[in-house]
Amino acid sequence: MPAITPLVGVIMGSDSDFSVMADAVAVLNDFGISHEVQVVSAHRTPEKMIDYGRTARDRGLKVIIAGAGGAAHLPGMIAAVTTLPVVGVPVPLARLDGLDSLLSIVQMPAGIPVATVSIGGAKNAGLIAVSILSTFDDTLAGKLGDYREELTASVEMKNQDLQA
Ligand code: RP5
Repeated sequence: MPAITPLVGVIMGSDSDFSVMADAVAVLNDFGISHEVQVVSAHRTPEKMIDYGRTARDRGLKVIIAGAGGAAHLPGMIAAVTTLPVVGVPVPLARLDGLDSLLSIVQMPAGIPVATVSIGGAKNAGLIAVSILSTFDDTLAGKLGDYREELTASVEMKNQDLQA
């Protein structure tokens, strides 16, 4: 059986980021989106990072989700070497509570965008990737609509619990 081409690349600066990035992977699994997960470090494996970004589109990836903490250069550097959409996830470390990660990722120079989610917001990064893919996949768009309806229903359930 031929291998399935991943549509989303989930990369992170260290395996220590995975506890946060797992939320993005969970969303992709829930929506049945093919993906790959790799540690790609801007500082420790800079050549691998550049190769990953430069080959991403030709390998069939449509979106890259990149998470890093501290001096979090990975999302911006990946964005510099690919024209695919890059979603950046600021990973909170023990010091500075992730504000360092957020500022390292969000403040990109005009021309090289990174769509940055909140500190630790890997779940929303996964959902942005789903949303991007849904623009050319009606089935996925339907699943995303169902997901939103479930969210709405869960809020109503909580309201009913409050009345009980
Ligand atoms: C960053 O350094 C990584 O993204 C990670 O958040 C942080 C610490 O990495 P480890 O020392 O835990 O490998 O590049």
